[in-house]
Amino acid sequence: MTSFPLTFSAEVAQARKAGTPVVALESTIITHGMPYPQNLEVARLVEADVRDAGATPATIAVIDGALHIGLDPEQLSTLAQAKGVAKLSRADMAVCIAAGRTGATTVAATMIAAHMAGIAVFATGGIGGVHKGAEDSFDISADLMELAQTPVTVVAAGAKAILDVAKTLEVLETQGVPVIAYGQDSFPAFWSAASSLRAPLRLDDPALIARAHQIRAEMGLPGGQLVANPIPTEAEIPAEELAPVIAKAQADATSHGITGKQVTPYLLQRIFELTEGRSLTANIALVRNNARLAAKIASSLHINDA
Ligand code: PSU
Ligand code: MN
Repeated sequence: MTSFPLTFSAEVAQARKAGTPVVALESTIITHGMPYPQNLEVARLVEADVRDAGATPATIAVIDGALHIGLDPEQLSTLAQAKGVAKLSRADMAVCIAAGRTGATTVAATMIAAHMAGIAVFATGGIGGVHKGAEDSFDISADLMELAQTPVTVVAAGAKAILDVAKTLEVLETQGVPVIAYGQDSFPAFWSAASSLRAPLRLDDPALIARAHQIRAEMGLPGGQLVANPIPTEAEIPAEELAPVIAKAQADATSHGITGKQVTPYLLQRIFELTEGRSLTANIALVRNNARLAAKIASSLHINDA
């Protein structure tokens, strides 16, 4: 029991009662990561992918001061069109709930809420990481520290080239976060399946990813796992094609004085504009792919638990 409103959607409540697998989904990708109406279409498709793979989707958000674990279709549609929604990370969630406001959860905040609700697996597109120029800006996403302390397995398509991917991997290593590439040696680069960086770990079987999650819990290790799932190759965009677009988006962010929480949403929006939506098509394919893998991991975990 909590002193604040904690609301489960009907299907999530049902899954909890029946003890069937649930996959958490974040909402910042909806409110700050993609434009309307594509954001709503994607949110619906991703939920359907989780269901088709035999698990229940739980999209997480704070609405009018209530923490929602799973949104009904109407809430999802309202959130996708809402203006001025807060972007919530670890630091912001309690204030948003206390003040009765509405906010979308980032990877960090979604992990916290999922763990509270007993959900072990979470699918998203890309995680936050160490930004380019972090040696001056100190801009390092709270997502990385969350992975080090909250026991949720997060499935993402690696890290976007808007980040310094090598530094992101270094911080994850320092923080003791297992970074597991799925089915390949290379660390995936979001829009491209492969990068020049090797992933620290590799597993090819969702059941083993679930097993490792369970073993960490038995060992009393805090923190989760990052599963880096490559984009399906037919949906890839070559890195050479995106490099100048990312550089332009970054230059625009600097010249407009964008800092703090605004950096990631600004870059995502600029890249969408500069690629005339092409970045979004790839983004959709990879999020859906992650949702399917997360559902398999959640289902295996469930079998291991039983
Ligand atoms: N990266 C993406 N798409 C996203 C995000 C990151 O490719 O939508 C969102 C996620 O919600 C992530 C957040 O948790 O941005 C990270 O923001 P920041 O860099 O401010 O920590
Ligand atoms: Mn940041």
